[in-house]
Amino acid sequence: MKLSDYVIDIIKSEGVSHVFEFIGGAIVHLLDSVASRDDIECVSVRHEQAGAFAAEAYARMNGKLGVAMATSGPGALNLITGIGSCYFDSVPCLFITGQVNTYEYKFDRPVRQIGFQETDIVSVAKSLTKYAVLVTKPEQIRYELEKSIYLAQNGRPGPVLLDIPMNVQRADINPEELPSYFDSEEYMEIKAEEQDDLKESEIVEIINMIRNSQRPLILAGGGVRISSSQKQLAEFVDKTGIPLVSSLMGLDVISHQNPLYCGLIGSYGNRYSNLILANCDLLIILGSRLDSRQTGTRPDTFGRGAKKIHVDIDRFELNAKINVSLAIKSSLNRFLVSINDALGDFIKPEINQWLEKIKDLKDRYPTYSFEPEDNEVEPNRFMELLSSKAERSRAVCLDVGQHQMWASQSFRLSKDQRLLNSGGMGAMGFAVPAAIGAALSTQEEVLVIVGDGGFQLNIQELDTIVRLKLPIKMVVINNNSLGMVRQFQDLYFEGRQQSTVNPNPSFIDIGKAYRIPAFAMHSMEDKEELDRFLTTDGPALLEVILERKTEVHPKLVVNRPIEDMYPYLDRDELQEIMLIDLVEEMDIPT
Ligand SMILES: Cc1ncc(C[n+]2csc(CCOP(=O)(O)OP(=O)(O)O)c2C)c(N)n1
Ligand SMILES: [Mg+2]
Repeated sequence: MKLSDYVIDIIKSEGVSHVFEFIGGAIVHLLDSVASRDDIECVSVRHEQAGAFAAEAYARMNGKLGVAMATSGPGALNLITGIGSCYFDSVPCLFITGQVNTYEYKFDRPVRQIGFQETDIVSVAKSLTKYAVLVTKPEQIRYELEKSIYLAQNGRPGPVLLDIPMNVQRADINPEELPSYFDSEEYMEIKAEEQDDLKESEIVEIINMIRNSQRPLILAGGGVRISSSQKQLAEFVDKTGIPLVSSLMGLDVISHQNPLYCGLIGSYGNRYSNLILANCDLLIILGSRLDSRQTGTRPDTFGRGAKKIHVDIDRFELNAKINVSLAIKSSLNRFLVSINDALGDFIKPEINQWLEKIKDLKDRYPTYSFEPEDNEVEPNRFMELLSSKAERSRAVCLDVGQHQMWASQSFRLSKDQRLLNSGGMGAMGFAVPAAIGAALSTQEEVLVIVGDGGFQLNIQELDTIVRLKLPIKMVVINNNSLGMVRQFQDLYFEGRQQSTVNPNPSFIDIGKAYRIPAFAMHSMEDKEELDRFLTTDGPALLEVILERKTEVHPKLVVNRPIEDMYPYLDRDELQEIMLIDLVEEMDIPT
């Protein structure tokens, strides 16, 4: 059979129904192999970067595999930001790039290029993939394809890249006769390496630690979703009665209506969430890499009154940034299943005082940017309102900036509602294409929350949304600036707005140009516009206008411990709240 047909067969057998792509001469054979099939579709995006983000969101929603394809040279290079995003956020995606024919590829010759659009994409992508390879011979295809897909999905998931020259794509093969990765020694070695290191004695030890704790807390990270363990987590929370905070990537691991849910921690976390973390005496960290956006720049002060347990599939993340009492290399799924089994009829520890303290902190420190006068839009209250009306959206895709933080602090996710962020890469331009992938994966409505800046990074995808008639509702939070950086300039650059404030086009007119119904909210009095926007069939756009100066509050400033966010609490007030010693003022560098 034709090699490109075989590749599509395998992709289909992985449960993939949509391939995100932008065509070019070097990828025509592969896309042509989709043309005659009705069980798998090409989604022609308007920029390869958008295709990569869409594939990422597709994989995150279906939990299996996302696929994006591009031509050689510029097409392949345009995928790179999305590939990196999958790498940092551990998303299983297969990227396939076309390459010039092997007989016009330079290989080791000391020239820059031989074939037109020839680019050594494998070298470029190496540091951002679990595996990247140029398939130089048709006989390698079965092995390399099986290996790539296996690596993408197993261990700590991530992206892989196959670069397939045109003459290889069109070759004739008999897959049955080709070597299989699953027969190789290499495969056996990887399997052995991926073994969990979880001992029964450790489970017993953890249960004892829970029993003896007065103020236990779970910190849930993105690993819970990556390992599809949200049900097991809910069971663990239910059986133990332990409250839970989350990282940005862990926001959608549990319904925010669950009374034990205690919000987002970190640099832009809720003040109450950070205070809860700072006061716990046992911290169970599940599938989180504890980056500095979570811990602040003072990891030595993070959860300093607590014994810490860290479970992660990637052993290199353990004891890397925060030293813990117990580090366990295990898939979260296996860990949670084991501990839930061992808990049996566990009698929940008596932690009412702790739960009361938590309730008091939640009531005392609700997260708002400012006290609104008249009916002006205050972003945190707007996010609360939006979430109360957008429960039917299957996923919420955030871009990067202030709007992302307001949403992460205040959008109340309902049960099973997903939240997709570009976490580690923090790539502006993520939200709109991610919504395309999420909508195609679920065939359900998806909500986008994006800034006026980030919206314009992949604005061309409005065309893809309209062409495919996708039910995507886009909220553009327009503060007429690259607000997150502008806020940073206010803090550290005496308010000089270099490059952060440039006039915007009319978003309402842009909506019209793409034939997308567009609405605007200038104040909370315009709630009807919000309702009209949400009840419009198919795609719709809502521009929400904010004052340029609106800030994200609270914010953790460099060198401060997690409980001490700006605007600062009165020292006596902080002292009264804290159940452990404050960090000495003289120990905080200025
Ligand atoms: C591709 C990319 N370029 C630059 C940045 C740096 N950056 C982070 S947030 C931000 C401002 C975002 O502005 P906007 O989309 O309007 O959102 P706002 O902060 O105003 O809500 C910038 C420039 C980035 N994260 N990604
Ligand atoms: Mg903005």
